[in-house]
Amino acid sequence: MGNLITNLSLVAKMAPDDYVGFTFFVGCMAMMAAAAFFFLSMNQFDRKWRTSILVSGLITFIAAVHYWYMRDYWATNMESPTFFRYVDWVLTVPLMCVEFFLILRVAGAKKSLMWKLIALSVIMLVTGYFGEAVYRDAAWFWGLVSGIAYFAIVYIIWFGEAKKLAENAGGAVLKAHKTLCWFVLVGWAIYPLGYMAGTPGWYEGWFSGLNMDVIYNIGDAINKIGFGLVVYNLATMASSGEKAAA
Ligand SMILES: *C/C=C(C)/C=C/C=C(C)/C=C/C1=C(C)CCCC1(C)C
Repeated sequence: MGNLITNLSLVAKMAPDDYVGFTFFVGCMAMMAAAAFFFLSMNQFDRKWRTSILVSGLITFIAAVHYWYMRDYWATNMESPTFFRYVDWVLTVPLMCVEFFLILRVAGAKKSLMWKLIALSVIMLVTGYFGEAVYRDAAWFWGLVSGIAYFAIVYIIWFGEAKKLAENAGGAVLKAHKTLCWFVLVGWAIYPLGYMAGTPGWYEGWFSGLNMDVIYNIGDAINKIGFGLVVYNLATMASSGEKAAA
């Protein structure tokens, strides 16, 4: 009877040297904690910043739920939860694009900018999924299309429409925009590197065998929580500035 119950146990075993499983676990907790932090701090800000903080909370909350499943999937099957990974991204990355729009609204950003960024991010992720999970033989082609969409996003925020709006806004908004731009250029670049290191026959030795999921997990923690904290910082500075001015 004792054995039967043990065999029916719903918690998969975790090997002490399973560092991939470890990063899934810690990632899950970090996303949960970040989501609680953003949600609970929301009401301390001026009304116009609350939506931005809400979105930071949603990004980390959605990631926490996916990490819950990915952690379990990995522990049970010992393989990459590629499907859950991309469902997570296709929900959270467009929300990160919304975040750009929300902070630039003070400078008169139009919805069209938001939709452009969202569309590019969806193209980037759907084509990436094709290359990573569906048409592996054509990984170079889908990776290229995905990369072009990625560069289009980088262009718009660094040099295009979004940049001009940020300059018009100036002050704390411009500073936050610049930091988010660096996240997209450097933080997001982790993912194509992971893709290349994870595609068989490409650069598998690149990270001296470091698992692709570890790379993605570290990238997610930096990008999703870091992104949210930049917005949190902006809301804090802007809200206190407005109170001082009043
Ligand atoms: C929270 C999750 C984030 C910020 C995920 C971002 C993902 C990317 C920027 C992925 C980009 C890719 C390429 C640019 C080419 C190869 C395929 C991808 C999807 C890994």
